[in-house]
Amino acid sequence: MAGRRFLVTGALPYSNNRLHVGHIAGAYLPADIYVRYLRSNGDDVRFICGSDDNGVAIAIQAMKEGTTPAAICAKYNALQKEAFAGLGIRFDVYGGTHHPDYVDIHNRMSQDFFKAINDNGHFVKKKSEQLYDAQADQFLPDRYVKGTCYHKLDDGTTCGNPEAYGDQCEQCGNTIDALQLVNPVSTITNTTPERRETTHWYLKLGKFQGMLADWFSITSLDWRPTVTNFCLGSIKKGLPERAMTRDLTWGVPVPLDDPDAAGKVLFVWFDAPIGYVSFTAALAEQNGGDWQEYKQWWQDPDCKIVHFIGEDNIVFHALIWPAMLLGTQYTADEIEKFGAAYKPREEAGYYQLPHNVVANSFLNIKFPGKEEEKISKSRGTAVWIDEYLHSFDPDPLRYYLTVIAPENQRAAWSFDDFVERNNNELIATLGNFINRWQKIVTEHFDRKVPDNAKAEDLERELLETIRAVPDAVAEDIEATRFKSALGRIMDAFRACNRYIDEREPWKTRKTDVERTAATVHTCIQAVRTLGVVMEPFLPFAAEKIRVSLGVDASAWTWPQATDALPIGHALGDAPDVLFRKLDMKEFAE
Ligand code: B3M
Ligand code: ZN
Repeated sequence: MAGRRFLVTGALPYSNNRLHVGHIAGAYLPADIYVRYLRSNGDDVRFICGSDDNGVAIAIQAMKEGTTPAAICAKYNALQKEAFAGLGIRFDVYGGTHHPDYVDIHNRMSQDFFKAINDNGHFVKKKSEQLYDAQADQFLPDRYVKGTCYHKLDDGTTCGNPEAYGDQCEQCGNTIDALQLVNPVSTITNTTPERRETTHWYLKLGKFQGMLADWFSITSLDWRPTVTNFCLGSIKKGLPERAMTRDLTWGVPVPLDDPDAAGKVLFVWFDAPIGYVSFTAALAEQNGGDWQEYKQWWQDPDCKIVHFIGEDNIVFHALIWPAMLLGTQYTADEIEKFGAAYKPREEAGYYQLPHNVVANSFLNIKFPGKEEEKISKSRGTAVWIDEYLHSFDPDPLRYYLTVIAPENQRAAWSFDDFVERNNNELIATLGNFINRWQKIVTEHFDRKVPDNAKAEDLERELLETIRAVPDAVAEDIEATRFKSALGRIMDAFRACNRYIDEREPWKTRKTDVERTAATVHTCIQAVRTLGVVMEPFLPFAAEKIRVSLGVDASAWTWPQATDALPIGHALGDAPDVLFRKLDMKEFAE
């Protein structure tokens, strides 16, 4: 099954923030595991990410910090890149939608997208009233307005929450029309906004419903139910028209020769997913090729496109983005004519729809002695990656975030649990097994793979169990069940520990060298297999194991994981400590 082609993306983080464990657990770690596995398997992969630099959140952050949006983006793009590298999350390219090295190609490609969709007749231009902050001299995005909720409740009373946002009321849970808020206030300047008329281009999403539903019925059979249910539910309710332009100066200028387009930019959620494409094009150039090579990844039905995202991004990746892609290749009349039938373009030269959209739920956080709560920057309830990496190693974080991964429901980071699993699982199960025979192989067998003559059923059974692990783990990873995959690996290490407990080579080494040789031989072969399979999850420890086994990097691949190391093969030096014991006190600091 090797030799397939995949284009894998991680959601572009906004460049107004550092990264915390919630981001990593949500999208980037599962994506990295998936990509590392595919590469190990011999598949051809491009792993694309970068910062989401446009949009009002960046513009406002710049205003708050008294600097320019460009400076904000540069600062956080660099910090994010460093945090990812520190965790061993290895993208082929980490771009930025407004980064000096990417902005030209990104703007050009985003504008081409917009023009193609416009030419195909999928936008409707509409006037509407919007709240305007005269002091900040800008239209107010919904989430920068607060006011009193106007919703009537079932008992006839009005909700009246004075802190409702312009898009949603957290008290009654209803969506809000900012224009209907009572006593609206701009959260930027704390002044009362006025109403002004403005014109925007709306994507007629409803027209794509039938085709999207049909596409789902074909493609999403093995998608996570959270994603499929959300999308089918939204389609059933009907997809509303959505404005794809904004009144803002920071972003991709609207590429139309229309006086109404002057001073407007594309909605950040329009250009952000195009960042995946423009960074792919930029990467081709960085590798000495032509930017148009992006087509080999994006417009080739043989390449599978997989997006890793957080749960709040589902609508944008699984509904709006596919509609945009369809909108570039079909006119409104064609879509109308096809009705509810998805007609993939079989010719090359057309954008392919995602093969999978993999979404995780949010990660909460639990401090000792406190209730589980949301991760929040303003309340200071987060574990920041740069701070974590300052004192701790990446593998335990990767391990813990996979073990508790919010794959189908929310989960919580708990400090006690993190420390406990590091000490009782990573160290006691995995690290310990590898340590238990190092001294023996050094002192009795000169660090060479010993003879296997005394192998019995116990040896054969263990290796049979272990050598079934790569296929089972591969199946889990391909189905994006990362938690389950890691569980299988840890179960395999538990089986190894039971085996060595039974054989007690530390005792037999004084009485029966042949017996001890077969035991150590078996342990080495087990680790040769499990070391490869654990690499996507725990790449730093796996690398130490590879070196300690004296295996060349070229032989450290998934298809070779079950190849036995020959008797007499020279091992490397015993690995130094794989995992450090942790103490809760370290977190107090
Ligand atoms: N910038 C991430 C977020 O919602 C958003 C992802 C864009 S992916 C194209 O936090
Ligand atoms: Zn309300």
